[in-house]
Formats: sequence, structure tokens, C-alpha cells
Amino acid sequence: MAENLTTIVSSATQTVEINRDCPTVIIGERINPTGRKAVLAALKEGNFDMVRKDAVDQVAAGAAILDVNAGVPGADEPALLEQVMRTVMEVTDVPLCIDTADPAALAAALSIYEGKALVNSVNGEERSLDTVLPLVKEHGAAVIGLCMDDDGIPETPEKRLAVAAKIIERAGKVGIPPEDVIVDPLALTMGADSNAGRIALETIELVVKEFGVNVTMGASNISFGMPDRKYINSAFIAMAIYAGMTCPITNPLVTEIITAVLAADLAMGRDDYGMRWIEAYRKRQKAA
Ligand code: THG
Repeated sequence: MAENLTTIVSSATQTVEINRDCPTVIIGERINPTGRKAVLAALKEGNFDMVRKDAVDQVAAGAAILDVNAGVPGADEPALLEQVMRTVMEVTDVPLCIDTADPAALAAALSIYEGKALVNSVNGEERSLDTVLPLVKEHGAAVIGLCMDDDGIPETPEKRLAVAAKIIERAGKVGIPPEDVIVDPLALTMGADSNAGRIALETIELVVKEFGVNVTMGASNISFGMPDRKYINSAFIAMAIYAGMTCPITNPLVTEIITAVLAADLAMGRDDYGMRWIEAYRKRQKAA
């Protein structure tokens, strides 16, 4: 069993610690035109009101980090990502998770960021390792490593573990320590493969046992195409926390999800005297 590693990410004014002894760190997913049509439409019109609202609301609901994605087809992604990040940083103080597949956008984003960012993401493809890891090292950031490589997304937990091992090793070669690599086992859609959830959960267990690194996941991918997704997502997120996931990328505005995370932390002994649970309960009472 590997030692539990701690990942630190920060903004100019806040530091977030990610570790299996700490409460689960929620990375708010909502600032993402790829996943959300309304955000896409607003950004296409140069309207950042929704970005501001999603930033403020997610932090109020319990996000400790905000994922920021500006993937608008046809747009100048480096410029747009910078603009979206500046907008978010004007209205919140939390650290950011820079979500882009464009190396130029990543470089631009890192160069304006104050603090230790979380880069989303690198994967096991040679091209990705060669372009992303040096940028992560240069800026002293942390990075999410996706369990996929030039052959695609492996079908078995063992093969996904092997991709995680490769990413951690290659990160080490450029001077990025394992605590700065957060592994994403990749949650695929259960609608396409009924084993998708189990494979992700088993991958988490293997990765934690072998490397002790922190683990993230776009946990809501699992329920695409299913009705009543929030119930699936909340059950799955609690199971993934038990398996060792420490920082899910999810939507904290969904009551079922945030309560599942808080309940899982309570059950895992990460909420002394249930203070966080009670505080969240009071907040819901007040809002009702
Ligand atoms: N791993 C990592 N990063 C990721 C993902 C992952 N980043 C993107 C994605 N997956 C996680 N982010 C989102 C963002 C928004 C939504 C889902 C995942 C979302 N989807 C609406 C839905 O599911 O109903 C779309 C509806 C709409 O169009 O508004 O909100 O796996 N490392």
C-alpha cells in the first residue's frame, strides 16, 4: 500500500490541500461550453454573465476549485480562455483547474495565472506527454493524468493502471513529483457498457494502492443517456470516494450530489462531529 500523497493547488490568495484524510475537494464543472449548450451560446456572443454566475454559485455551493474550459468551436481559444479565467478570478478567489486540449491555450492560461494551477489534462499519448508535462513543470503546476494513450482508453483496470504508471513516470522524468499528478481513471457511459462504473472504481482502487496519488473523475459521465441521472451520479460519487477518489469534477449545485459527497465524507471519518454536514443542512434550511 503506497503512502497517501498530498496535492497542493493555490490561487493568489487561497491554498487547497487534497488528501485522503481531508474532506473531498469538489472541482466545479459548470464553466464549460463543451458540456453545456447555454454557456456555449453565451460565450459565442461575448457574454460572460453566465461565467460569473456559475463561478460565484459553485463556490457558494461548496466547490473548492473551479474547472475552466473555453472550448468554443471556431474561437481563438488562448484569448477566450484567458478572458474566461480573468472573469472568474474577478469574482472568486479559489484556485483554477485549466481544462483545455490546446497547448497554446494552456501556455497562455498558465502565463497569466497567479498561484499553483491544476492542469486538465495530460494523457499517455506521446504527443500529450511531450507538450503538456514541460509546461506543467515550467509553471510549477499540478496536472490531471487521464488513463488513455495512443491505443485509446484501455478496457481493463490493470491496463488503465499501466497508463497511470507511465504518466507518473514521465512526469517524474521532467521533475514533476507524483503528488502533483492527479489520476483520472475515466468514467465512461454505463449506457454504452454496463461495466463502465465498475471498471472506473476498480481502477481507482488499483491506482491508490500502487501510487497513493490523488484521484479525480468527471463523475457524471457515467449516467449519460439514463433518466434521473442525479441519483446515479450521487450514488456513484459516494462509491468512488470510498474507493479513493479525492477531487471529483462535478456540479455542486445539484443537491443530491453535494449531499452525497458530504455524507460520504461523514461516513469516512473526514467530518469531525459532522460540523460540515450540519452547516450544509442549515444552509439548505435557510435557502428553503
Ligand atoms: N475528466 C476530466 N476533465 C473533464 C471530464 C472528465 N472535463 C470535462 C468533463 N469531463 C467534466 N465536465 C462537465 C461539464 C459540464 C457537464 C458535464 C461534465 C454538463 N453536462 C450537461 C449534462 O450532463 O446534462 C449538459 C447539458 C447542457 O447542455 O447544458 O453540465 O471526465 N479530467
